[in-house]
Order: sequence, then structure tokens, then C-alpha cells
Amino acid sequence: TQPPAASRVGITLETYILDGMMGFPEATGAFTSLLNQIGLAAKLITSKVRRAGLANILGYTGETNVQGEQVQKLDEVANETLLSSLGRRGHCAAVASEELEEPRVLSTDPRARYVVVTDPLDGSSNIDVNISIGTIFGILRKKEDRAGAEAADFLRPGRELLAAGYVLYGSSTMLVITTGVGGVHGFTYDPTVGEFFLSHENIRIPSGGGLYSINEGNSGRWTEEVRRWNAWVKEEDKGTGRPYACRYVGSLVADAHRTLLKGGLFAYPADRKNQRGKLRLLYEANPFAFVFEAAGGRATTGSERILDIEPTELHQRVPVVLGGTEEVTLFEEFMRGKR
Ligand code: P6P
Repeated sequence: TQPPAASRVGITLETYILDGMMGFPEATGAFTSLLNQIGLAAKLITSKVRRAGLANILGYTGETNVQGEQVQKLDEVANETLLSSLGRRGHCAAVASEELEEPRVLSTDPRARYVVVTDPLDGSSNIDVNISIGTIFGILRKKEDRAGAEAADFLRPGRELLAAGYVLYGSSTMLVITTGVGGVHGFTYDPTVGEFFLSHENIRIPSGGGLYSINEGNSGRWTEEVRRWNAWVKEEDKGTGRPYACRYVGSLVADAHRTLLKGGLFAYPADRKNQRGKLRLLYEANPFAFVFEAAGGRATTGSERILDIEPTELHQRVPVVLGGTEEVTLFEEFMRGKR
């Protein structure tokens, strides 16, 4: 019998990608090159995020600095960094970004066969209080090999993603990525070397995490079903590990990453104020739904599988529930009034 595959922990992101260890659906050089461009952008952005307080790049309140210069907002810096990295090798035709009203075309060469969806710096209101923020990305194949890209290339269900993931600028910088078929893998950045090293191979969401993550401040606006679920998770019941502990940072990448590693459930349901939910389908919900399902979890709106939603608008919002299979299934039972 074959000896167990030696763990590949410690190899770099580039090696892992180039050696096709992620089970790509497209083992083309262009696809691996595109993934490495995302890795490069993550290095450049983390460098800027770590110096934001010093470099006088403020978070959501871009101001003028002592020289009277308009200080660029960090999320705009992140967006420009991603666009220039993705545009460098000519494999990405266009990018749909939370920062851009319309997609940015990067190449009209028909050989540029991919498009990227991204939230370059999600949670930017947390920058000025030094709370973790993140970059979210997804890669799609253009619907056909023609010059440039159209909205139709982006308005596709998330199940058509070729790869998706995120970068968390937390106590360390970690890039988590999956191609959907070869597992979910975490790479931690070593700034002394300037490389991402595999640190979490084949992440699987634990069951029974005993954690839930939701903005309780919205409870006055929730539906009766969400309120009943919220009361249930807080009841004393040793047999089912309740009450669950509440953990909520208010930064999607941080809250979702903790849920992925520790288990439990993250929810941003629709409410009276955000009647279609708050989070964006294309570049927030879909990439995380893709990661959670690849890690053995589930991702729904509370009633519908997120990856099956047919988008109609680039920036449309959607209710989001991410977590372990049992926790998400239980949440859905409450939404259907079965509990
Ligand atoms: P609330 C940050 O602004 C964000 O877009 C996500 O990162 C986060 O999950 C959510 O909004 C937090 O929203 O309404 O709880 O402050």
C-alpha cells in the first residue's frame, strides 16, 4: 500500500498552484497564472493594510492629509492593486468589483478567457479601529471566447465558479482558496519571506461548533422565524450544547472564516431595513458559499441554495446563512416554521 501522502504543509502558494495540487478543473497555464496574480495582489494589499495607520491611508473616511492631499481610501487602493495585478498577464478579461459600478474590462484579447468578481477590501469601516478586514474573490470562465466581457459573463449562478476564496488581514494574513473539487486550503503569509505558506490543508468545517454569529442589534427588524431561531440558540439545554456562544465582529471575512474553522453558523438574514439582505451575491455570498460547500458545509438564503441563484443585477443583495450542515439545516427548519 502507498505510504500516506506526506503533508504538504509548508510549501508555498505558488508551488501548490503550479503543481496543480488543487485539482483544477482547468489545469491551463493561464488559470494557474491568474491564481498567482491573485496571490501577488494579496501580498501587495496586506503590505498596505499593515501600514495603513502609518501611511495615513484611512479607512472609510478618506480625508486630506497635512499636505492637503486627498488621502486615498484603503479600499480604493486595494481595488486598484487587484485590477493592476489581474491585468498584468492578459488572462483576465474583466473584473466586477464592489468598488466599481460597472465591470472594468482589462483585456479585449479573446485569449483572455476568465473574469473575476471581488470585494477588494470588505469591512473597510473596521480599518480605523484595527479590526480584521478581508479581500473576497471568485473566478469564472467567460461564456464564450470573444473580445472583452459583458454583464452576461458575470450574471451566472455561483455553482459555475472555477475557484473562489478570500484573504483575511487578521492577527496574521491568511489566504483561503478552493477550486471546488480539490478541497479548501489555507495559506498563511510570512512577511519576513514575502510568501504564503500552506498552513491549513483540506479545511473541513467541524460539526456542532456551538457558535453563532449574527448582528443581534437587528433583532427588532427580524422576521418572527429568525427571532424564534435566535431565542432557541440561547436556551439552556445541555443535551444540545446550548446556549451557543455568540461571536460577531461585523466583518464578513473574519466572521465567516471563524465559522469555517470552528463550526457553527453565520447569518445575515433579510430584515425590515435590508429586505433582500445586506450582503452582495456575486462577490460576497457566492465566493463564501463556494468555499463552505467545498469544506463540507452549507450556504443558503435560509430557504434557497445560494450557488443556484440566477443573478439579475451585478450588485444585488441576498440573505446569507453559512455554516455546518446540521446548523444550516436547523436554521432552515425555523425559517419554514417547522420549529
Ligand atoms: P452590520 C461590512 O460593512 C459588511 O459589509 C460585512 O463585512 C459585514 O458582515 C456586514 O457588513 C456587517 O453589517 O449591519 O452587522 O454592521
